[in-house]
Amino acid sequence: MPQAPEPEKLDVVALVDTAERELAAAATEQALREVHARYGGREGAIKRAVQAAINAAPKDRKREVGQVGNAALQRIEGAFEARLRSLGDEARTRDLARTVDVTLPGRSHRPGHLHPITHARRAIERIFAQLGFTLATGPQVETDFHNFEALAMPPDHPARDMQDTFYLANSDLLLRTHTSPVQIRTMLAQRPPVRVICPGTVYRRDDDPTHSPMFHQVEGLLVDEQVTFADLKGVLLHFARAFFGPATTVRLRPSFFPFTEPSAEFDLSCVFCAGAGCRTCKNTGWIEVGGAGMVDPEVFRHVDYDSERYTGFAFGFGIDRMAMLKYRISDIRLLYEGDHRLLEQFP
Ligand code: FA5
Repeated sequence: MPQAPEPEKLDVVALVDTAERELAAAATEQALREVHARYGGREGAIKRAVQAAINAAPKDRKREVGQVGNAALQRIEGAFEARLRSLGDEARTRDLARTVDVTLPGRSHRPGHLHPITHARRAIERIFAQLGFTLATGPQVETDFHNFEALAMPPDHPARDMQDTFYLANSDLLLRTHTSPVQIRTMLAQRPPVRVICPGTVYRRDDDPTHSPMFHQVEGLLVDEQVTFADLKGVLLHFARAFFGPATTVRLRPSFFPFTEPSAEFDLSCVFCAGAGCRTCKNTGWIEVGGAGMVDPEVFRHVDYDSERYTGFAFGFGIDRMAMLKYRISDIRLLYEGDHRLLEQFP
């Protein structure tokens, strides 16, 4: 017949059973620690029950009761650690379920890309580089001398009104109105032959669908012996065909710029209707894109070039306008609004 357990053992075993059940049922780490503090450790109910059982046990059995008590305390510690780990696992599983839906398709990166004006500028630079033109640059804040005076526009010259200017207060500085001052800086810095293009940002007090207060031009300058107007037309025609396609033609219309003589407006056959006439070209078949001409001897005088020996041509056109024509953008302001729906069309 099995022996009945000693009464002190019964107390401890029942306590351990209760403690294990409560530890396993604790729903939060805080609740778990409270149960553990109540039953386990030096201050807990089990330790106290074990101590009482030892005290009550006859001398020859105290040791055995102590061993039972230690085993009970270890079981409680084991149960506490196990529940702590499983609560951590449950919390991690819950977090993962909340933040990551592993069944969703991956998100692809949206790579940045160049602005249509940068695309156009680089294409222009490449075409002129193939013709032997090198790049030249100048400051956007210019002196009156470089922007106007050396280009044969002394103070009060009426041609200054053609380019409504932003002046910097209390100085003779201004935001350059065109890239032509880079011609002057280049010729002051080097002797002929010269063959440069000068792309850059320029500013005017303009604002409408085809005119922006900040826009981009590219200037071209070629100075050497025996340079003629025919060379100018040949270079512009080559550029227009390389940029817009072989069917494009160029027209030079008599015009006036103080720094070129003769001067011309530089028109392209309309890239939308191939010259047949449409809304963009106002039914003329032509679109004006820039100015050009033979460098005026007065400009050569300012930079100390011998105008008896050297002749040259210069041209300047809007890069923004080239980009609008190439990419069929109807309003120049769209280029500056940073709207991704437009920009993403020109990767
Ligand atoms: C000039 O700026 C001359 N410096 C060009 C030149 C260079 C002539 C060398 C002779 C020799 P114009 O003011 O016409 O010229 O401007 C040239 C082009 O810049 C225009 O045809 C147009 O394409 C562009 N442009 C002018 N103003 C604006 C503006 N506010 N917004 C966008 N493009 C503009």
